[in-house]
Amino acid sequence: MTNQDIRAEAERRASDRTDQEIIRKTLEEGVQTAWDRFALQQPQCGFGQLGVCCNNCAMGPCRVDPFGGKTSHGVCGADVDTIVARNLLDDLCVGAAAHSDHGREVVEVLLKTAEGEAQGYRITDTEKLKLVAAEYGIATEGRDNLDIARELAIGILEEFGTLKNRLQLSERAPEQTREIWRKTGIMPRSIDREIVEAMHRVHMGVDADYVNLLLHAMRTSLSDGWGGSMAATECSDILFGTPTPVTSVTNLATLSHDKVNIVLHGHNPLLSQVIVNTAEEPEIKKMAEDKGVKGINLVGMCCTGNELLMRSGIPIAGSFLDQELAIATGAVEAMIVDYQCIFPSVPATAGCYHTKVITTSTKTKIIGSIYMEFNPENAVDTAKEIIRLAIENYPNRNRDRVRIPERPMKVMAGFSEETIRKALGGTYKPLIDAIVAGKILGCVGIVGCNNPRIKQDHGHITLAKELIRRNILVVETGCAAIACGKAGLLVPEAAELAGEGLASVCKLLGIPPVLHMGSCVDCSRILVLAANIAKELGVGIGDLPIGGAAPEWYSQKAISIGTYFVASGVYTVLGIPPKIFGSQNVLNLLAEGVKGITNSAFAVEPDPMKTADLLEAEINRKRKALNI
Ligand code: SF4
Ligand code: MSK
Repeated sequence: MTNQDIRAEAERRASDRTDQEIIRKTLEEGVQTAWDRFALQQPQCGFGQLGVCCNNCAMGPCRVDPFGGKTSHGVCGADVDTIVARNLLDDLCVGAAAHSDHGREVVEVLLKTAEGEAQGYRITDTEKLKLVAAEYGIATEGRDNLDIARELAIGILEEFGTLKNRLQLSERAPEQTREIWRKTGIMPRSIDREIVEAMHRVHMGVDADYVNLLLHAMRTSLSDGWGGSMAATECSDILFGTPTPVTSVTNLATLSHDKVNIVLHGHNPLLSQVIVNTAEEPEIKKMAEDKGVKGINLVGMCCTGNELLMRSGIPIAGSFLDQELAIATGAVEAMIVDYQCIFPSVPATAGCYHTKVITTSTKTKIIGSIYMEFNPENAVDTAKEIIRLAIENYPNRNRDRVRIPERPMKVMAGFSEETIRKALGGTYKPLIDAIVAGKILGCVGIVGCNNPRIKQDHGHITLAKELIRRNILVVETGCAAIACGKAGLLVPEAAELAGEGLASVCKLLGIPPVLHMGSCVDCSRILVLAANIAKELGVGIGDLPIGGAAPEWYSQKAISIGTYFVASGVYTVLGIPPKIFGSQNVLNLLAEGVKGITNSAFAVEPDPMKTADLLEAEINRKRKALNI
């Protein structure tokens, strides 16, 4: 490739200048990344893309003809609707399980903290502890915080397989929304139960009714959003603090030339937050000094990065497609991973440089990495060991191969639901007034990942810019938030890009027009935000002038998030087509039929400008129905 070709290819792959610089380096050095593997996989299987391939049993795999030819049924007789709906439920269930299992681990650490068995943890947000405990009917008056935490943790853990058939946190939804769930039979009963039942239903010879399958998909997703994910968020807040506005920096320029770079990647803050706290200890600083190192530079990646940014202002190096690029700077001593969204290729990329990849969860072992098991009982010891290993690896950095881009981008994050409410003076009335007055048209949550199918961050940034220009407030989580951070949209100055009405509100409050609300499990913060606004207005979530979008999603977790948004009443536009286009019935139900149930639906639109049109039209429809 000529230099010109390399430059053009880098610009085709990513939007951000620092990403492009390191993509050029990977192309020059011949280091393989997801974009290269994606190109090598072309053409990808058309049956798979349409969702009409079933590999559920040993009579298959069966690829059915979506146009009704001779092979319109699998060996068992399953038709295209059953196969597409079953595959979708299967994918969604994996995503819900990932979020909820993450949630369970956080609650377990809360329990161990309460029992004095966890090293380096404490109850940080006692106010939230008491508020959530009160929701569970736990007495708080005059009681020791650890006692309350113990009872609360047991109460939440019990909901993973509860006999009571109800999730306490789902009662945060407005009654109108809950009534829809009740009437439709999609009220989530417990977290594990919905996931297990989904697995049962996709077994050959169980559910063969696409409507029934999709309704259970909704119920399973609700047990994630209003169950497992919400438990993860609330218990992380109790342990590490509820986020408040914080400023920091983002992009690959956050890596340091003269400090030990440690990248914290994955989703769960349980170990990474302890690493952040431990890195401040004098013993660790001395360890670095003794090795002639100027200090330790901790940076986040993906949602672990979002958790650390939100609570501790730790710089965030990048999102999903940046994990290989960070290593390819040649400046990373260690990449610590917990789970989810970790490319299995990461140790191979690290093998091209001096980087050590350290896996820490029994659930995520990757051949070629170093395994240092994290347990809450020895979290601080593990954190110290990890930092020591990174410091010792610093002399192995080959300075001739290091390239770190310049100029990190400033970001403001930390917009938990509590913080937003507080900024408005403790009630949503000022926001509601601004919406009624038309200064703000509505609100859209942009969430989800990167996907090499489209130029990295292009969908997130274009959509966010267009929405704020149209006076629509944007809230974000996950890689969407990181994308907009890299693009300079997460600072109060970005209000200049917003329409007049939204800009005036942002300037008054000193907030950006795009609010970073956290990690993927923190999409539950968006649910609570919507629920509280709806309750203040006395309507259901489905009546609000709001929407959701996942312009660059790739993950099964995103399917669960999108579905619990829609099941909760939030119209949601996907930028990447889900694998359902083989079944017209499934498509019709998700894009139209569901409107009659939740007053919301899915849409698929790859063009972010057209996505903005769809969302604005939906917001106007809801405004009209509310007479505003
Ligand atoms: Fe084929 Fe039916 Fe088995 Fe799926 S469950 S692989 S469609 S026989
Ligand atoms: S990390 S799930 S790529 S948002 Fe949550 Fe990013 Fe998607 Fe992973």
